Amino acid sequence: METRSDDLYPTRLERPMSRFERLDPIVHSTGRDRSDGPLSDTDLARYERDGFLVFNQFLDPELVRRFREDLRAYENDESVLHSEGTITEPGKQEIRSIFGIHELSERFDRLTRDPRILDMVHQLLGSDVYIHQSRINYKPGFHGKGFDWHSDFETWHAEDGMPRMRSVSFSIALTDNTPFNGPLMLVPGSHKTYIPCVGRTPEDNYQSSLKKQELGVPSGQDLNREIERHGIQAPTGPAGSLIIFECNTLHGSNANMSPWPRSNLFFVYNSVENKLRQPYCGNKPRPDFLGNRTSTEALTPAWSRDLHKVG
Ligand code: 6CS
Ligand code: FE
Repeated sequence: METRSDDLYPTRLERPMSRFERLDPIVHSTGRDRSDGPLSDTDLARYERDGFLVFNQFLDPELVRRFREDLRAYENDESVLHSEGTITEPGKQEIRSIFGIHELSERFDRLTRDPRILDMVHQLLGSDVYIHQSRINYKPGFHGKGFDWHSDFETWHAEDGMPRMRSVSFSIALTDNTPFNGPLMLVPGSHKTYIPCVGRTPEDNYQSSLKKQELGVPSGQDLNREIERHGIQAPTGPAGSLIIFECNTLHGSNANMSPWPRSNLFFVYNSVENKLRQPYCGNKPRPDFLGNRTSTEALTPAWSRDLHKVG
């Protein structure tokens, strides 16, 4: 399959192609825009070096408790359980992920527009932003399966048509993330290298990839090289902790072998200058709850009084 002229990050190829250095900045803002926000110069330098940042105790415990109540309600809500955006664990009934959570819940929607979060996102992406994707990964005790090593950008480029690396994920722990319940693992520094993957993408790939990702998983040789060079970090922390990770940072997680759930909330912000085009893998676009194409106007901050409104 010929790659398109606007495809700077070819992947899902018939034959292996060597990795190469990313073509995009890591922090997109410059000058005053770069320093004018909650992230300090040290934070920004660490994000450029590692491809992620960790802030323990970011969210107010009372707000996290309310989010957890929402989660429990969803587990018993038939309309949520049978929605297309709800993914169960392979071969089981337990919820693995709920996508489009910011459209399901006013409280989650307000959090995507928390002024502190939006100010950080503007520093990192250097423009107005919108939500590309939101989800909750439940990872229930004993049954929560893992996620293979991958770069989100590789999938979003191939299957959603995201042109450039100008997107960032905010992951908020809704339960304690411990060494035992399958915390997010990241390869610091891996965001600087783009790893093309082999394998043609079947139509509707997401119907299996969200349960177990087979495509867009880097080769053992490429993974080995990145991990030998940079190691692995598995940030743990109490419910309410925040991990910000760049769209091309290699990450994954183990299965949850503990009795305690590891439920994380993910918001993915994309620059309004980086809106989705036709998927580069050549397939039809994925549903909006995976790659948002319809609500892409710039997000405006929700004022703090809204954030704690019961609702
Ligand atoms: O396909 C996707 O968009 C999803 N897959 C993974 C493994 N991470 C990003 C995203 O949730
Ligand atoms: Fe991912």
